[in-house]
Amino acid sequence: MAAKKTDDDHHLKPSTHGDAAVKTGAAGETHQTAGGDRPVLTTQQGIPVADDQNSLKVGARGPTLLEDFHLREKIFHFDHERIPERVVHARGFGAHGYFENYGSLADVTRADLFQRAGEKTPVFVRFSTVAGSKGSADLARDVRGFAVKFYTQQGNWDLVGNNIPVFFIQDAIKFPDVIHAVKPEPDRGFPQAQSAHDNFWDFISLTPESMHMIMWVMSDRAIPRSFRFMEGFGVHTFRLVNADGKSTFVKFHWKPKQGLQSVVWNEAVKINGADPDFHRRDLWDAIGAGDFPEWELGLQLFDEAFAEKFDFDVLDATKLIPEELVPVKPVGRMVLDRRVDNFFAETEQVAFCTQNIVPGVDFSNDPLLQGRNFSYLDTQIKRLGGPNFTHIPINAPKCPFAHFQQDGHMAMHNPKGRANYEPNSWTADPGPRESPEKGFQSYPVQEDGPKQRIRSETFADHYSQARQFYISQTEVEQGHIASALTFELSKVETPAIRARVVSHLLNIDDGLATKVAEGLRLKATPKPADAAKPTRQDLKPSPALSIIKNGPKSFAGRKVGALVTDGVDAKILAALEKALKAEGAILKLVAPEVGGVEASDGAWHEAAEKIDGGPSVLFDAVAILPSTEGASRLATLPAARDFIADAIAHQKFIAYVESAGPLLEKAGVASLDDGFVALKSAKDCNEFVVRCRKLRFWDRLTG
Ligand code: HDE
Repeated sequence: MAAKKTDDDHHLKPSTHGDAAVKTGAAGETHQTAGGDRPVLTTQQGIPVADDQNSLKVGARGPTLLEDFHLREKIFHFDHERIPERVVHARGFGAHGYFENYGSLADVTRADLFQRAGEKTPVFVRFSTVAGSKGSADLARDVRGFAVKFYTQQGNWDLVGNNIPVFFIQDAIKFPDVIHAVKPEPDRGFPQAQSAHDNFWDFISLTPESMHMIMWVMSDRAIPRSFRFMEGFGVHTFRLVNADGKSTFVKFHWKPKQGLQSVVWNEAVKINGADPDFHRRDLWDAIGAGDFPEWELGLQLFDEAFAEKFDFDVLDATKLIPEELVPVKPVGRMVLDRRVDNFFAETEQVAFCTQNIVPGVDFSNDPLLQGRNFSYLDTQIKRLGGPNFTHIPINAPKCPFAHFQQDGHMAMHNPKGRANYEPNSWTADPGPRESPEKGFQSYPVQEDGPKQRIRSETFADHYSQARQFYISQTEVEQGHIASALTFELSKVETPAIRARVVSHLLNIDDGLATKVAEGLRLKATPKPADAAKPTRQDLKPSPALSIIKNGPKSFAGRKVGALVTDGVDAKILAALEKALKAEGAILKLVAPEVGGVEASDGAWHEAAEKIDGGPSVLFDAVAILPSTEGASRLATLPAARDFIADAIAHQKFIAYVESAGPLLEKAGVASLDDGFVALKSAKDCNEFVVRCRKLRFWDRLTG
C-alpha cells in the first residue's frame, strides 16, 4: 500500500513522537515521486520498487529467485503482522477524546487533572467484550470493558473499568479459573464468546461469591444497545489523597449523557448475524457524524467511618455502595470526539495498566485490585513484545518524562549523554532526579497482621446484594433476568449443574428461582444452597440499578429504519426526517434495492440498506412507508415480513402509512396496539418521535 504523506508517517519520515534523538536521523520528506503527488513505493529500507506485481524469476515460467529482497521482505513482514490477542477483552473498539474538569477537587485530591475548572485532559477509551476472541460478535451476553487512559500533566492514569460495578470473584487468585471456565472448553475449542455452557455454570454454581455479578450479567446490562448508552464503573474502592496527605475513599462512575439502553436477547442473537460489528460501527458512525458521545465522571466519596459502619466490606469487589446511600458527585465530563486513524496502532496496541495512577490517587487493599496491578504490566510484555511498549505513541505520556530505563527490544526513546544512573556527579548532563515534593507518595496506611491465606469474614454475604439488584429492577427487567438464566442453563447439558444454580437463586428470590426452575422443567426443586450468612431481606431497592428507570429523556442519537418503495409518500418522508433531525435522531432508508427509490414527487432517495441487509434489529424504531403497490411487492419478501414481525416481537415503536396494509397483514399483524403510530400528517411524525423517547413499548409484552 502506498504510504500517505503525514507527520505520523513512519514509512516516509522517522517518528516524531518521543525525544529528539529519533528525529535527527534522516531528511524526512521523500525526494522521489511516482508522478503527481504519489510517492514512489519503497521497501522498508527505503529502496524504490519498480515492480510490485511480479516476483523475480528465471524466465517467465522459471523458479523464483532467493535474491528477490522485495518479495522476501514483503512476505516476511506479512507473516509477522499479528500480535497475541488479549487473553481477556480481546475484542474492543477505541476512540479519542477529552475529559473536562468541572471545578477544583483540591479538598480531596492533589491529582493535577482535578485542580482547575474547565481544564481538558486528553483521553483514549477502549470498550470491549471479555470472553470472545478478537473476531467474535459484538452482541455476546457479556460484561463490557470500559477502559480510560487519561494523559495527564503528571503522567498517564488508567481507569480500567467495566460497565458493571461488581465482579465475579473476590480474590485475584480465582481470575484464571473464572476465565478458563467462561472461555471455549479446552477439549473442543467452543463455544465462542458465550457463557451458556457447562464449564461456566459449573464453576459459577460452586462459587457463591459470583451470585451478585450473575444477576448483572443475566440482566440487560450484558447486552447494551451501544457503547454510547452504557455506564462505566471503576469497580474497586480507590483512595484520593489531597496535598495535606488526607485520604478519602472513592468509587468511580461514568454516566452516559445519552441515557441507558439495552437490546433484548432475541434481538442480540439476530444482530450478531446481521452486523457482528454493531457496537463498533455505532461508535465509528456517531463520532464521524459529529454526534460525540459524552459521559459524566462521578465520584462516590466516603471515609473510614462510613466504611466501618457500611453493611458490606468496601474492599470486596462483589459489592457496590448504593447511590441512594452515597450519592454520585459529578466532577467532569468526557467527550469522545475523534476516531482512531489506525485500528492496530491505537486500539490494538493500547496498553492499560491498573498500576498507572498519578499523585493524588492511590490503591486500596481490595485483593482483586492488588492482583490486577501485577497482571496488566505482565500481560503487556507478552502482548506487545517487550518492556518498551510505553514508546508506542498511544501508550506514551503526553507530559514531559525522564527516566533511566534503557535499551530492550525496539527502544525508541534513547537518551543522549553519559548519565544513565542516579545519583551521579556529572554536571554537564546529569539527567533527572527524584522529587519528594512533586513525586508520587503512597498513602502511609498502617498495616499489621499475621501472614496467612484467608478470606475475610466481612466478605461472606454472597446473596443480599444479589437480591437487592433483583428487586430494584422493573417487572420487565426481572422477566429478562429469569429468561436469560433459563436460556443459559438450558444450554448446560448436566442436569445437576442446572439444579445447583437454582439452589443459589432460592437464596436470592423465591419468585425468580421458581420461574427458572419451571423454565428448565426441573423435576424437583432443590434445597437452597448452604449460605455462610443468611440473605438480608431488609435492603431497600436501589432505583439507580435499573436501566429502564434510567432511560434517556430524548430519542437523540437513536436510529429509525424506514422501509420504503417506489411511490413512498414524499411529504411523510420529509416530515419524518425533519422530526427526527429536530430530535437529534437519524432516519435510514431500507429498500428492495440499495440503489434507492423514486418518491411520489419524483425525487430519488438512495437507500442505506437493501432489505436483506437491513433487518429491523439494527434500528431503535421503524417506519413502514411503502406505496400500495410497493406493499404488495414487499409482502412477497420474507425479509420484509421479518422486518415487521421482529419489530413487534422486540417491542419497538412502529410508524406506518395506510398503504402499508397488505404488508402488515402478511407479516401477521393482527391488531394495532398503542406502539403503532399511523402517519397521516407531519403532526403524526412529531408524535411518533415523542413516543419513541420511551424506546420500547413494553406493554406489548405485559399488556
Ligand atoms: Fe482485567 N485484565 N483483570 N478486569 N480488564 C485485562 O489486560 C485481570 C478485572 C478490564 O481495553 C488484561 O491488557 C485480572 C476487573 C478491562 O485493553 C489482563 C483480574 C475489571 C480490560 C487482565 C481482572 C477489569 C482488562 C488482558 C482479576 C473491571 C481491557 C489484556 C484480579 C474493573 C483493557 C490486558 C483494554 C484486561 C487481568 C479483573 C477490566 C490479563 C488478573 C475487576 C476493561 O491483564
